[in-house]
Order: sequence, then C-alpha cells, then structure tokens
Amino acid sequence: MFKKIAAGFASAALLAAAPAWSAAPAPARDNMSHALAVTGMVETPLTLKVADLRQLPPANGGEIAVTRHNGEKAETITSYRGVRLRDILDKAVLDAPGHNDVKKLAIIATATDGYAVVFSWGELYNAPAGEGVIVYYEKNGKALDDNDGEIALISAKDIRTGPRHVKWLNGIEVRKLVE
Ligand SMILES: Nc1nc2c(c(=O)[nH]1)N[C@H]1C(S)=C(S)[C@@H](COP(=O)(O)O)O[C@H]1N2
Ligand SMILES: [Mo]
Repeated sequence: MFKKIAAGFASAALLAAAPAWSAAPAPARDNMSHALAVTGMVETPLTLKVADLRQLPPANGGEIAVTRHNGEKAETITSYRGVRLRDILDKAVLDAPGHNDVKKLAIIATATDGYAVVFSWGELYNAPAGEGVIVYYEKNGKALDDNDGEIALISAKDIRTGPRHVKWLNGIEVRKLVE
C-alpha cells in the first residue's frame, strides 16, 4: 500500500518536472554576424551591413544544393538575394598597383566562429567560379537567421558547395601571398 503511494508520488513528481525540462531553452548559438569587414590590401576598407549590401549591384539567384565534402546533402537553397564578392572587392578597390600584383592576391572569407575559406584573384576575376561567389543576406525569401545569418557566402559553382559555404560571414581579407 505505502509502496504504491510512494511510486505514484514519484511518477507524479517526474511528470510535473518534465515540462520544466522541455521548456529549458536550447543552448544559444550566438554566432550571428551583423556586419562584413573588408580589410587588407584594399584602397578603402569597408564595413558593410545588410542595408549597405542591398545598395550594391544585386546577384539574386535560384536553386543551390549545399553538399558536404563527402557528397551528403546539407540543405537546398531555393532562392537567394546577395552580391558578387567581386563587386564588393571592386567597391573597396584592390591595392595592386604593379602589373603582376593582382595575381599574387588571396581573398580570405572568415566567420564569427573562426571558420575561414580561401579564394584567389585568378579564381574570382578570371575563371568561371568567380561568377558564383556570392555574399548573400536573404535565403528562400527571408532574412538569414541564427543558423547562418545575417550574412553568409557561397561558391555556387564548386563541385561540393558545403566547404566554401561560409555561415555568419564577418570578414573579407585581401592578402598578398608572394612578394
Ligand atoms: N561559419 C561556418 N560555416 C560553415 C561551417 C562552419 O563550421 N562554420 N561548416 C561548413 C561545412 S564543413 C559544411 S559541409 C557546410 C554545411 O554544414 P551544415 O551541415 O552544418 O549546414 O557549412 C559550412 N559552413
Ligand atoms: Mo563539410
């Protein structure tokens, strides 16, 4: 008799406690990027917020499958609004006065969580890949959220698009790799 009551009490206590646990907030993913800094070998360093990106020549597009390096599907972007990385660099103006200087430039895209990927001048300005390197601020008709926002980058023409999909993009650094 006493055991039954005790057991009933214990399970009631568990039931009462359950909603409190499920109501606990998920761990915060505070990686949001609120601005993009363009730095390094440029004549005019820039800090661009989404409102500033909207003023640049638009590069809006359709479906991009995001695939991990092993070919697994991460997500499908059905539409995006953004700007070509090339147009952002042209606004900042590459600091490359010598005839052969641009050819020595690397362009590094960084994120708030420390993720970073590398492009070259040749790739962005003189290869088909450059057309598809997009800094974007809207996906599937909406502003980017905690999962990748407010600003992200993708290299849409890559074979596997996951590795150079930079979520929470906050930096573009231009570096001269060779003297
Ligand atoms: N900022 C940031 N972007 C990132 C990553 C990361 O760790 N940090 N991981 C990359 C990798 S390895 C892949 S495959 C894609 C898709 O990862 P997801 O499955 O986490 O969306 O996001 C990429 N973008
Ligand atoms: Mo990946």
